Amino acid sequence: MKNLIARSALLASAIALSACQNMPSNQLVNGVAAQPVLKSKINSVGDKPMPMGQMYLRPVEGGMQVFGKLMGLPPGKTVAVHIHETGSCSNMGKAAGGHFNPANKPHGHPNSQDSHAGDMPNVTADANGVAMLNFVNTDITADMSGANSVYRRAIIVHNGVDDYVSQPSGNAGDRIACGVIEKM
Ligand SMILES: [Cu+2]
Repeated sequence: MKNLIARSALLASAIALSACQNMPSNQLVNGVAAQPVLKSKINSVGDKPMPMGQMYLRPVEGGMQVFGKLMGLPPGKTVAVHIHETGSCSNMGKAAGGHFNPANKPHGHPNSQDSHAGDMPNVTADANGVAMLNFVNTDITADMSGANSVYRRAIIVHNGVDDYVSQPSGNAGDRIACGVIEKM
């Protein structure tokens, strides 16, 4: 009986996971598939925000997996995606402030030691203007507070490519879309 309950719990979590759009393949944390704990609805910036996708964050081995889909991008275009420090998308996304950078490091490639916690890889849109992000960020948490928590911060999509070199933000251009990171 115990076994059956455990199995139904697993099944329920599998169903919940599969219901989640574009969920990457399961990754187990302590033997359990972790659910996303935070999400961000991405909208275009400006007076008439239009939906441009969703991002999810879930705990995985060694960090937080940030994953999801962006839509409505120019086909074939490569754009920068970062976590910015302030959870506001007003003023064309400028209210989100600079990159989330609790360790006060230089901007850089997200896999390098010298990078902001909010640095993430560029994404490239397909012929339909759809781009996927799937990145394990080792420098952030999904806690409700704490120095590395990204709760109530913002995901920003830029108009250009992050060169991972220029300071302080990779010369990624204007902000075209934004979403505040909220609880699931
Ligand atoms: Cu940015």
